[in-house]
Amino acid sequence: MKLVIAVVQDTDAANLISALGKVGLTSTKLASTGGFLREGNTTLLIGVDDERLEEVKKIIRETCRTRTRLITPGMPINETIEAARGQPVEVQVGGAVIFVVEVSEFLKF
Ligand code: 2BA
Ligand code: 2BA
Repeated sequence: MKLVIAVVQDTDAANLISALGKVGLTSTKLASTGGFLREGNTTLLIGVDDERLEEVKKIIRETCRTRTRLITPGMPINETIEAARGQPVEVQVGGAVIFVVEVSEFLKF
């Protein structure tokens, strides 16, 4: 079994949860905040059998769109960003950032 940790934009989260649910995949939704933009995003935990991992990735790819955002960094978090303080910066946001982690045990009590 794998645990897919997917960071997605809030605007895509509902569609993604619904698309996963339609094919019988369960997820847990967590409210999260991106360290760079300091804006809300959504982190989904999706526990999935190995043979359905590619299906999950496909659903995420099809549901979460990449968007370009023009942002003005606020509080700098490192020297690179310090240099850009106050200057609008174009960043690509989403579609999704995914971590796939091996699950050693999946238990329900
Ligand atoms: P944020 O940290 O708010 O980052 C939003 C977008 O800003 C990123 O999109 C990226 O295009 C840009 N960005 C982030 N850090 C940057 C930096 N140091 N310099 C220049 N541009 C930077 P994504 O890469 O699609 O990431 C979307 C969200 O996924 C991130 O929101 C963060 O919450 C999460 N994420 C991305 N990579 C991660 C990682 N390695 N570990 C944990 N979370 C991650
Ligand atoms: P929910 O997703 O709100 O699911 C509540 C209960 O509804 C589940 O209880 C299960 O009995 C049923 N259920 C969920 N998805 C279903 C589906 N696709 N088809 C039929 N019935 C379904 P639990 O299995 O005890 O799960 C409790 C909570 O644990 C879930 O709340 C979810 O937040 C989390 N969870 C369970 N399995 C997960 C997984 N594989 N990945 C991520 N989170 C999981």
